[in-house]
Amino acid sequence: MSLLRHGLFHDDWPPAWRAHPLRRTYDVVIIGGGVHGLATAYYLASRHGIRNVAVLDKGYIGGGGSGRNTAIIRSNYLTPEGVRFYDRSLKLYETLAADLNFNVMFSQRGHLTLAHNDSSLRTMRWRAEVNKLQGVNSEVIGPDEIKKLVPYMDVSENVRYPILGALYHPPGGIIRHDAVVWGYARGADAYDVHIHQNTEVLGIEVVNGRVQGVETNQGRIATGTVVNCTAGWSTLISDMAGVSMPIQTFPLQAAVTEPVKPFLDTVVVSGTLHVYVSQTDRGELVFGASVDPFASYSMRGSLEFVEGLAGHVLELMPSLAKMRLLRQWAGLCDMTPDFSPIMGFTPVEGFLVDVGWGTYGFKAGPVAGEAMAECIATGRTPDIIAAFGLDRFTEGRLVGEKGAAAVGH
Ligand code: PYC
Repeated sequence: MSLLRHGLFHDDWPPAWRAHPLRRTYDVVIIGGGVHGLATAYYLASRHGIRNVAVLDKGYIGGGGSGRNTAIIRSNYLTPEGVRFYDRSLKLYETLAADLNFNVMFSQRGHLTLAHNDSSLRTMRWRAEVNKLQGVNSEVIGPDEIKKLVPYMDVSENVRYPILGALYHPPGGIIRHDAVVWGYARGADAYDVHIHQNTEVLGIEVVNGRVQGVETNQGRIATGTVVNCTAGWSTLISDMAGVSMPIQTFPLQAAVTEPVKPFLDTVVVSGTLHVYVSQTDRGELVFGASVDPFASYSMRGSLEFVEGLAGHVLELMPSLAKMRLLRQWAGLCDMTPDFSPIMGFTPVEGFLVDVGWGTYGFKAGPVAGEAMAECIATGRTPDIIAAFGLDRFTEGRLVGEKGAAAVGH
């Protein structure tokens, strides 16, 4: 009887995070209630004791890129700066369930990036060497080993794009992205961080080069520190503070099939075929592709995308021909000229950014939150994000990560 009551009625369960009236003053206002914003709030409160913090989201938490990505975690990047950074994130993801006491279902099932031509294979070898030098487990493997990992893959030579090899990254995998958002929200709430959903930022007050407050659709907040943790809206928010960002926004589409018996134990990416796929714990196949070819803020799926996707998937795994797609969606990707993020202080005192994530944002959430919290608490830029400052574009110190993209940009 008690089992039945608890299964059907949850009115005695405490909410995972609470709603609060908007205070007129906060020490820190974080714009964007995705993984980045919530992780920043959580680490500010838990590691640095800064608890008078508001996280604002114009919709619901995790409703942007955090809930729209394909939940892939990896650290097999191309530059030493990128590899170190994403590897710290992967390490934080490894202990996140224990740290937050919330099951985020991280499955380190391995990650394969296929090479279908000599130049891709060269880049894979380059990445493997950079990865190894940073202590990250990555190696180039041949078609026979790929076949052992993914028996359904067509590794024969009689196809349009034969598979010559792959970059194999055993610690990579997938995670439950909503759980990561909810876990950080619950963790931040436990330190009395205020999470304000349906709270849209309308303006940022800057007086004599210094942040003074934020205007929202729920009223004004006085604050000396504002952090832009948005994706899709990052240029619009930064413009409010008078800081312009070298970013263009493109939709990235994804789709999911009906569930089938588990058969795919690794994440598979093919840059040449513009597709990546993984199988969820529920058995669905989750697919993604390249960003759309035109800059846009649209989050609608297109028929063109699913047609192209189906063709490419069947080149790789012809036996999937009868599977049905259930849903498709899109998220927004803020692309920078070098495909690395823009993080840290800006010329406006008290206005910090954690933006420009392109297609890499979700996997960076924990390390971005940890680093941004340290920036705010200490007033110094941590070494791990030193390479990602806005000034690199005026000083010509780009950190080129295009070669580490899952698929073409
Ligand atoms: O970088 O692994 C990645 C990725 C997957 C989907 C979009 N980006």
